[in-house]
Amino acid sequence: MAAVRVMRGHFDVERVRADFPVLARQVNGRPLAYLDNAASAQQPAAVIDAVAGYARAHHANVHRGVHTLSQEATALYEAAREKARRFINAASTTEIIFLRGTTEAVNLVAQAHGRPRLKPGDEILVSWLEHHSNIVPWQMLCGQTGAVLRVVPIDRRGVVDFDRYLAMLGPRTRIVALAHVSNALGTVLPIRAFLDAARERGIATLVDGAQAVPHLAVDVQALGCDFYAFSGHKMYGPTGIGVLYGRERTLEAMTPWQGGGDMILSVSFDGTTYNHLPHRFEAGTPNIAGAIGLGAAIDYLKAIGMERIGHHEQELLAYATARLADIPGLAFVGTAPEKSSLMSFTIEGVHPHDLGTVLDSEGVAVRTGHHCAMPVMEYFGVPATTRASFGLYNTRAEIDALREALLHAIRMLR
Ligand code: 7TS
Repeated sequence: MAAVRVMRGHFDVERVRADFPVLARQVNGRPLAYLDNAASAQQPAAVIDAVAGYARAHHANVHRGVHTLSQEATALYEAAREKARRFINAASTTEIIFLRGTTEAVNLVAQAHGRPRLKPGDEILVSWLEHHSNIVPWQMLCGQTGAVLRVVPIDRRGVVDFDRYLAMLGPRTRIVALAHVSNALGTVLPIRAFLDAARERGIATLVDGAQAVPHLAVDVQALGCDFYAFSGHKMYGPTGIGVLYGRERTLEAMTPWQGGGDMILSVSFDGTTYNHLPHRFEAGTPNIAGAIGLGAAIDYLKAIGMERIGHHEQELLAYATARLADIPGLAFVGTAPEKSSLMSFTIEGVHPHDLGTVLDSEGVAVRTGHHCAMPVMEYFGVPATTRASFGLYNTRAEIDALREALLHAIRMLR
């Protein structure tokens, strides 16, 4: 499988770009400017090769066979778990559960942790800027248990109100579930402070890290959360794979969510003994290739270094903010002082969907819509925004292309 070269010295974006085959292609006769990384990021050759290399030479089911291929597949799968553990500095691989992604992780916590524990009138706290996948599973849980979902407000910048949060933490609060970084606004929450306040009160905490892990170094032990969830495809890995970190003592106290193969030690019609962590929460044949691809993505990110990546992206954000600020009628949605490298905006007199279509004709890929964060759109009184989100391979030239395409679209659509 492809070796990853460690990057030394300054961040060389052209060298990074050469690692991503898709970036060489044209879209509608223009060089692709891929600015939809918050929805899903592209994969470097090291990830593509790891997945293909596994299929070519090692594929078999894991944790089952004594034959060579099964043992190799198991070793590769478990090595990926160790990479994920180190990536977020979990204490043990027993705390790393592979599943489909952030969405499945939140649902698992709601059903396996929340459902047996919550009583009518208990409270779950989320913020106003959450992605639907950190809202709807809790609403479903409320429907099942009689618990109540409470929402911490944001302000016009898109900052979650910390004082209101403190005031809302009450004797009935059982779970706090917050995004580390907002996908619709880019807000980076001072998550440690939010978590500290919950932990002091004995409240279970979940962090939706889907938009954080591609951009900043995460240390779950330093954060002190019970759960931390993220998706492979937003961090240059494959789709259909993600991680739920769960603190061991919290996971130990939970019964499985789904039953099936691999999550048991023994089964008879008199009863079943569940497997040890983390396998207890991985019923059925897992996404082995996806986990291996995610491991390769982690190797890739580490070889460049999260600090370097964050620095490059913050520089792009500052450049883009300045370049777009004087576009007539453009208004940024989400202006928090701490932001990740994305910008949501509206343009007066132009519908985002029309805008997205014209930008695509210019080779510029952005997302338009509600970004699966409809409460955010409701708060700002807009049906949709246009969102450009930057990753480690984006360049100033692509931001210039975005600006030109926006000016072109405005001339066409207004
Ligand atoms: N949480 C956040 C903060 C997200 O941004 C997303 C996906 C999810 C959870 C769900 O992740 P999944 O991998 O389980 O689907 N966000 C987006 C987005 O912003 N545009 O498309 C998907």
